[in-house]
Amino acid sequence: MASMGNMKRSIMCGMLTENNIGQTVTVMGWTQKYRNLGSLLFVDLRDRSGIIQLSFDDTTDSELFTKASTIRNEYALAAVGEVVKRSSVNPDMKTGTIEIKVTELQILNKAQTPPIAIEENSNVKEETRLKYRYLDLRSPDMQRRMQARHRITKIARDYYDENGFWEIETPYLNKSTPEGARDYLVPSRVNPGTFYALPQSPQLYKQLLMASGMDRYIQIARCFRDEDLRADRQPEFTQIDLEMSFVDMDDVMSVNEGFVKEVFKKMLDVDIKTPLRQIPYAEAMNKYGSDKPDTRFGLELKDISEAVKSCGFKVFTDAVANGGSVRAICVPNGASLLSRKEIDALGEFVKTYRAKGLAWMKYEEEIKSPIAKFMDENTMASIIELSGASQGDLVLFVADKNQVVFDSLGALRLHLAKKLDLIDENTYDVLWVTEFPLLDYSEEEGRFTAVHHPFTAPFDEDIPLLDTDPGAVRSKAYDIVINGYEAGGGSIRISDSDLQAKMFSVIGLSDKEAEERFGFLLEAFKYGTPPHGGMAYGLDRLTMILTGTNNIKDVIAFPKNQNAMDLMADAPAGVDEKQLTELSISIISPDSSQNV
Ligand code: AMO
Ligand code: AMP
Repeated sequence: MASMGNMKRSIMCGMLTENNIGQTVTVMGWTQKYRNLGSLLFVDLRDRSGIIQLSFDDTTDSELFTKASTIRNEYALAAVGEVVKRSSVNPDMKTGTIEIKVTELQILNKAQTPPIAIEENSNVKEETRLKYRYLDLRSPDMQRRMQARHRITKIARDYYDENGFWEIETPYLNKSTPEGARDYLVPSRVNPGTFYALPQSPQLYKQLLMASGMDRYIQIARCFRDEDLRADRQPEFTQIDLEMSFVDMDDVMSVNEGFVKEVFKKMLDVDIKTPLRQIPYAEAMNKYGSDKPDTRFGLELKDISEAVKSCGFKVFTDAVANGGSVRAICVPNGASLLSRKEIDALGEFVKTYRAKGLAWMKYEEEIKSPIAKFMDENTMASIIELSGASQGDLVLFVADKNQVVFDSLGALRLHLAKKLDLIDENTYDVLWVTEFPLLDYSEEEGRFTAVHHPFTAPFDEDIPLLDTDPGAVRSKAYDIVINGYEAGGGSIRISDSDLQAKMFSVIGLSDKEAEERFGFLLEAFKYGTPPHGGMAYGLDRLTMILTGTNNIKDVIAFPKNQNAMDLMADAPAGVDEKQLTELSISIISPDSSQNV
């Protein structure tokens, strides 16, 4: 193929404007499309900045025209020519009023016909897009998202730098960190039979950096978690991770509110009002059935347990008697908006969240409800009052253990908002969820486990409850929630070794186990650790929110698919027997190693 010779690119395609008319420029890029009209030939040349039309005229230079006639889609070209006003304007193109009259052309590289079209919002199957990711990334929307991600990262680096944070790298090859997912393990050749764990987050190291007197730390940190993947989860993802010394909750929160304000202003020109709203965890669950509530619409949950605890419907009375609850969502005008068939479908929907059924009531002149026959007039009146129903509304009920009621109605709330188009996608709802419980009782394990991680500090006034009612202890943890996404989270850490020992004992970690897992941290904390705290944003999620996509793969250059595979590079893959031997590893059976 031709080299660029002595051609030097002078400007990018999308940067050209009418101000360049009359200038001779050199552009380089890819062929988006070409049209040969016999004696005139037009090529749309694309680079990451945009598209410019090249024109070739057979009557002015027939040798050049013949060369240009061989151009096909995605050929890489270099062209020199004068910028001129176009005779027919293309209003759909940013550079639609101008074109380049080419006088010199180099075909830098030919291209096979690409297996996917390079275009905005292509509807090619995701599998194919991932296999040919390098071509998918040529599309303008993917390039825009990569640029946005770069800018968000840069804004973060600059913002935290201006606020006294130092960027410090922490190791990838280290010991298991306590974020609660499975680890990705890396075998050590030098120390046969031992493994590093890739970091689920830099949690322990950043706390050690506070013990080291670094005062304020930030890192754009890659994290690895072997967990079930979802639309907003990847096995390797990136955090904007930070930690601060000599701080309490309000200090961490206010620095971070500054960042959120800045990134929304710079990326979207949206003004986020600070200080942000804080919603205590209990309120978030009670109102929205979720610890990451989307509060851009109503459909709040209402507890009707009191009203129905002794009604005639056994499903309701049993749920309350067993310590659960009955809660309702009132859908304004739902009686006419939703058909019987649609309500039945909602019943199936909540079953995926373990609810056993979905009772409903259409509040019209005459109340229509399969459960009406179990309710006397007073009960019915209380239900209507508590659920806030007006004539024409539909009320939906789930009765179960609280967790099931929250999960199912929380999901139903979002599902209905989308179905009924209740969300204004151009608004941004940014808030903190605070006062999380410190501990959660795991029926499975028969013990309390840390909701966040075991270094999260309890509320000072709740410390005595660690002995009497551990489940009621609130933690100094906070999550930042944007439009229903958990965009980030963190906490003030325990910096007192007695309290840390207490915490370990409450979660059933023996001194020996604590020593084995976190001994180095506990040892470090014996030498005058400053009170400290921090948080981490999911950079991928933040980029999703700021670029308006709900698929995390759209904001990662080379993501994994749902089975944690890279379809382009074909990873993970088997390795040579020799490598395994060096690592003292033998595969028991290839099948069992593939169990997910
Ligand atoms: P946490 O586990 O809450 O906290 O993670 C912080 C943020 O990282 C993002 N995130 C993910 N993004 C994509 N894919 C994943 N699999 C994934 N998992 C988490 C979320 C989340 O809010 N060390 C603590 C932070 C701290 O206490 O300072 C931590 O990692 O946006
Ligand atoms: P059944 O008497 O079982 O046919 O149930 C009557 C109505 O109650 C149906 O609409 C069911 O979907 C609903 N239902 C059943 N179990 C529950 C539950 N746990 N919570 C709410 N509604 C339920």
